[in-house]
Amino acid sequence: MTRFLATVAFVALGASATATEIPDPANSWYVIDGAAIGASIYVVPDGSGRPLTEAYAQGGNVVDATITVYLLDIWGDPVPDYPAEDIWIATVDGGLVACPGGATADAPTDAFGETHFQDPLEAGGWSATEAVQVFVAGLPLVGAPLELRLNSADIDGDLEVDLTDIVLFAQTLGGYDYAVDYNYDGAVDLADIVRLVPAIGADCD
Ligand SMILES: [Ca+2]
Ligand SMILES: [Ca+2]
Repeated sequence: MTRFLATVAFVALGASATATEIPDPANSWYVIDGAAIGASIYVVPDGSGRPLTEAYAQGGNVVDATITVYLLDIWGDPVPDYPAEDIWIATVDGGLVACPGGATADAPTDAFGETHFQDPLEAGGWSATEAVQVFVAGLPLVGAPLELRLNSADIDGDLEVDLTDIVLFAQTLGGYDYAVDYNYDGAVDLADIVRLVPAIGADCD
């Protein structure tokens, strides 16, 4: 009888654990392609910035900075169908400022617990610390932050591209500031102005 009860308890525990499918931040992880290490992503609050698939490597070449995320539970099994809105990225220095839901994964996790960040972020601000982390339900996943940097037409990160940002941009002309080197070619010039101008007036949709 005792052995029977123990067996029932074990089966019940296994069943409930499988059904919950809660990702474990210590087992879940994320990665970018090696070619994208150190790349820069241009973002705009209305989502009219660059997709992560078209980030800029230092020097200005286009590189695929897709972030791939794998959610695993405490047993190391994939967590499928985990909602995209509970998977988001943030910078360690807080320089990236996202609209509500503007820095979340593109889709729920698939059968392998996998999802991606490829769509343009809806965000402003900038971060040159090359430290982007993936969070699930508020907890950072295991692993070092990604070496990615971000900048935006919304330079001051108030989620509106307006006169204040234009003034900040103008102050960098004749010098150099990563915050406004939108194509990451090492110069602040016309190529960056043509990215700023169409973003004027943008805010969170
Ligand atoms: Ca602004
Ligand atoms: Ca530039």
